[in-house]
Amino acid sequence: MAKRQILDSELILNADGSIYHLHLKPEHLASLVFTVGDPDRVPLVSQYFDQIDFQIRKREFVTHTGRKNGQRVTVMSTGMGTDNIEIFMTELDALVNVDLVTRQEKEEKTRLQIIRLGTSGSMQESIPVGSLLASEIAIGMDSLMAYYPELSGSQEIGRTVKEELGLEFSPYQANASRLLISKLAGEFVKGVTLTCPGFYAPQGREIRLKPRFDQMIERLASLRVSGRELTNFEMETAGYYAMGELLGHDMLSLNAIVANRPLGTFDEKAEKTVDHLIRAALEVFVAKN
Ligand code: R1P
Ligand code: URA
Repeated sequence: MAKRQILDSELILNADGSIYHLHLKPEHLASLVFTVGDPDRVPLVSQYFDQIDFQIRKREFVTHTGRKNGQRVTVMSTGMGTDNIEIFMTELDALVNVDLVTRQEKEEKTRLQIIRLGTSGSMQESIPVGSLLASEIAIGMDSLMAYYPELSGSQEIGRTVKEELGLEFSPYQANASRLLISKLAGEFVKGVTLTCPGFYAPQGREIRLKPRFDQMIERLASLRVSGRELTNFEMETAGYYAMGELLGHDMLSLNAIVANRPLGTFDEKAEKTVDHLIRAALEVFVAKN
């Protein structure tokens, strides 16, 4: 059977042949990709590379590709939210798994390793600011997965969150790559991350508008599902894990805990904590000389 040719309007390429939003060509990407939300955090990662060979910026997507310890590495920013992650993951995947000239899916697939280095708020008093947390499981509170095929894993924690808050939609549940998480050392707490479609009411914050759910943090923090508790809030991880499962990439989200929500504290040394996270991740995932 002839392979489907993807239309110009579906897989959009720029005049220079790069992919629409990321503005990258396949040769600009390493198979190990670190991601950050904030474009200004990209140089904070690439400062630890031995050399930077390629840099580009388009919208919130900033890319630096270079080498560290002889290994090719890319760091990219995504901006905030799972809607950005959908674009990011789809275009990153197309760069390696679609022939951009023939516009056909490649026979042989490439599996990328993609590691988020993000900030996050702890839901548990026992996980203080300054901690590093690896998201073993993520629960998506957004509607992204309503548009994609069903995920294969357990949805039990997602269902429990739905029942507790009386949600009219179903959160989705997805997992980190076992391969990547198995490489981590003891300084990372392992947790269950709630990925929210916003920073304020969706994470139980009240500035002028009252969140719809009373006592959201306390109620979520006290849930137990097969002995597991929810640990932290952020805004991208479940999107990464779900898209990674469907597209066939190894995903891991690592979090610098900069807020403790039950205690109402923010990390005075947040920049140091983020730098600690960056250095710890490079140490684990980039080959040593
Ligand atoms: C909110 O302040 C942002 O910080 C977290 C959230 O996921 C959201 O993107 O991650 P980053 O620090 O990677 O942006
Ligand atoms: N990022 C979030 O999404 N929430 C926090 O509380 C801190 C960082």
